[in-house]
Amino acid sequence: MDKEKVIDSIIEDVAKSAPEIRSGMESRRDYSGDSNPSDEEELEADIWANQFLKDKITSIDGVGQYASEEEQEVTDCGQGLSVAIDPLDGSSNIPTNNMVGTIVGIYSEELPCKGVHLEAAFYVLYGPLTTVAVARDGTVNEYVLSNRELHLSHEEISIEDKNIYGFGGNKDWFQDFREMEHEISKKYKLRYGGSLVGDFNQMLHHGGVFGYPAKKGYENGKYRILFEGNPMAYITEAAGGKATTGEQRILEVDVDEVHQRVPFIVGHEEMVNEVSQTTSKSD
Ligand code: FBP
Repeated sequence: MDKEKVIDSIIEDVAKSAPEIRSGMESRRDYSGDSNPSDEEELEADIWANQFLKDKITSIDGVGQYASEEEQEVTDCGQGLSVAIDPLDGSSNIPTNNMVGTIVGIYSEELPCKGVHLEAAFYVLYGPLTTVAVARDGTVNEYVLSNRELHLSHEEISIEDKNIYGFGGNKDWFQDFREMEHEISKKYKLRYGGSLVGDFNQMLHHGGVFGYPAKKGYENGKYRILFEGNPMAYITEAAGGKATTGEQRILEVDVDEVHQRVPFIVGHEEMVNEVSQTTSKSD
């Protein structure tokens, strides 16, 4: 099957499932009592959304592997592209009705693998609108989902301005990072909502820098590289921005484990460079 058509099918099937995902969240806001492979509490919605999207994605002709933040192992499902997904990123925000999203990376190699093997990446943002930001062929386009149709709303998005910043994990930052953040807070507007997809999307549109750096106890950061770090880094670079761990390009990081974490600083190149000077992992 033609690779581009497979990518089209993955994007359409996930994006057009948004109404079901939204209604699925409404009735599954409680914690399940189980934990995901990263040892984080799972909501009933996490488990349900993963199975719902897994059934759709693994049935697409041309998808060979499925990996999820919610599943320990990679599922082999035929021949073709490898899909890595965070079915409900930021699900801890569901009980408080904050932003939640679905993040998808479409890789040409078997998983786990480096981000340079991404063919496309996208996220669905379940906000006041349902929007889908898609990066492929070096371009980022955003669509609004209405009546199950995708309508182009922003074409060739580019991170050109330096307006906002937002960093997660503040309680446990290393001292250098904390001092940098104090200085940067005097120059730019803070936008942090505890939701990677929602916070990233603000940075993508307003221009700025967003991240979740290495912190005490999480020297490799919080975000999982296959499902969160690589796809969002790919989108950042397709929008003309920079995506680094603080020490190296995220898409070049060797990935040996499915649930490997990665420090994550992305956005306008000048701001990312400013922040990256202060990512030493010691006080
Ligand atoms: P998951 O729900 O997929 O684990 O998402 C992780 C996440 O909620 C991100 O969306 C968000 O940026 C981050 O964790 C918030 O972390 P913290 O609660 O430490 O600020």
